[in-house]
Amino acid sequence: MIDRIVNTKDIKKADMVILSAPYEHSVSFMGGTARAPKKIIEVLDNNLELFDVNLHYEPAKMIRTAHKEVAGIRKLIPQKAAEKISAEYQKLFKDDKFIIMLGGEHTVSLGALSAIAKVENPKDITILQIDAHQDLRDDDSDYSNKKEKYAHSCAMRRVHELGFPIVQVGIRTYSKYEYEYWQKNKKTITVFEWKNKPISIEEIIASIKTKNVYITVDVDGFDPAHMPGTGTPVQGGLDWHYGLDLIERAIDKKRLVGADIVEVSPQRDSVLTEFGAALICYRIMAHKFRMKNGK
Ligand SMILES: [Mn+2]
Repeated sequence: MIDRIVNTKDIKKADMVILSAPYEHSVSFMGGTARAPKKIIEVLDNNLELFDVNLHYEPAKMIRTAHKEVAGIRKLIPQKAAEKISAEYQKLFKDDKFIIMLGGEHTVSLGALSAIAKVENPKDITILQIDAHQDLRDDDSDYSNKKEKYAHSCAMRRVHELGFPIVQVGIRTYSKYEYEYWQKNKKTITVFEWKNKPISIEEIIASIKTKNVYITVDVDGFDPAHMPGTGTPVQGGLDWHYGLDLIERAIDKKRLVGADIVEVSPQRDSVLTEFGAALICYRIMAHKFRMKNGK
């Protein structure tokens, strides 16, 4: 029998659910993120080595993993798409499933986090956001003719308004308005700007003041050499090993409530980004469920 990471169709019996949210509407430059979840699932299904080289076990054999897609969101306006994702997410979350969501554009994270905010106190869950951008705009009117408060560039602003503290890592570009909002909210928004100086993982983890953490990985937070397929790339992001190490150590140290991987935009001539996203997904699973294997 072929061993697979997505190994059950029975969501009720699953330990975790990979939730596809193929939504793109407000991406500002290159499109394609709606095609990402399918590509990432293909890699998870057929192309990843199941043995975790750091933890020395095969998570796929320990974790019952199901897959579900949030259907019917492609044509919705961002607010409606986020609401629909939120409704699906809430059902699974209340049913005690651990969920890794695959986007789609960053707007989908708002769907997940607004569902979590209905079940748990957002003040007790820090968002660890790996991203080149803050996504803290109040609306997208500085670059779009249609003024939209639910664009991907506003996703973390809406999430912060729900009450979640945020730790941002990899940030290397922001607007005046985002800067001002961050400065006004320094108690609940911690920013690790990616410039020409090293930042220790310990320092980042120490800045997470809550026991609970939710990880949102916008793949453009990584250096584009490792994750080239994304809509709005910015040079000089997180090194591959550093980023994985940060994610893994955050999960080992905290209680991971949920995670998402967003803004993958599959390229015609390279599969590197889908492979990277799939590996991040699998490493999250490996660390989340390591206790199950006594590791
Ligand atoms: Mn981004």
